[in-house]
Amino acid sequence: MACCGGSGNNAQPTFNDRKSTSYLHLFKYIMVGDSAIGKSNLLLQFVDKRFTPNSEFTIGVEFGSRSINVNNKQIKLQIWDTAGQEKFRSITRAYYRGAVCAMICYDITRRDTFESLTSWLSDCRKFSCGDVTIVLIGNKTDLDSNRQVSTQEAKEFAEKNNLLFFETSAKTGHNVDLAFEKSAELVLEKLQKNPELNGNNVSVD
Ligand SMILES: Nc1nc2c(ncn2[C@@H]2O[C@H](COP(=O)(O)OP(=O)(O)OP(=O)(O)O)[C@@H](O)[C@H]2O)c(=O)[nH]1
Ligand SMILES: [Mg+2]
Repeated sequence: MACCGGSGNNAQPTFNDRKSTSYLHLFKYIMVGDSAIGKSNLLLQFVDKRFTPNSEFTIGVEFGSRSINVNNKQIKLQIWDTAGQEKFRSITRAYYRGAVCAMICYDITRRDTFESLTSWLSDCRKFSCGDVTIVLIGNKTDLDSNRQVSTQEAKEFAEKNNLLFFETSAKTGHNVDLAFEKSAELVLEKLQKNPELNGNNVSVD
């Protein structure tokens, strides 16, 4: 997969919006979490309905976009998929800025990725601005027989930290659209109460 790098202003998407439609709001999302938990495949599944069994590590940052309908409003999600490897951590930190939603992901079959969440959450609160919506994603539900983190434990973590929570499978597509749609719904609700929330807001009709 290609790497976008840079500030994002001139970057070309790795994953293209399948249909180019006009939209009322542009929401910037960022996906973070340890390496190899399926962030890139979640994005690929959401944007392109595809899964790659042997995907490569993300180098730096990539992005994709897709427009969705939320409460009869067309919303374009611009999703930044960051590299989970520790050596890219400082690059990742630059991408929280301007994001209205952060998806913090772990792999339900690897307990260490769940234990890293506190550190990802701390970065997210530190480097994002304002009232960012944070979604906890437990990925790889298709591998339930290898599960190392129970749904209940993750649910409690999410409640304690005020996060939306979904278990997903980038492989089967389970809950992937739902996670993006529900989070966009919440961002839209917040935006209606506080229009200042979204610095990237663009109205295009
Ligand atoms: N079974 C299963 N495998 C998955 C799923 N999601 C991702 N994978 C596999 O897990 C591996 C890592 O997936 P990636 O999407 O590249 O992981 P990543 O989080 O983007 O990793 P970094 O880019 O290094 O941060 C790949 O071999 C994927 O095929 C899933 O939902 N189920
Ligand atoms: Mg990746």
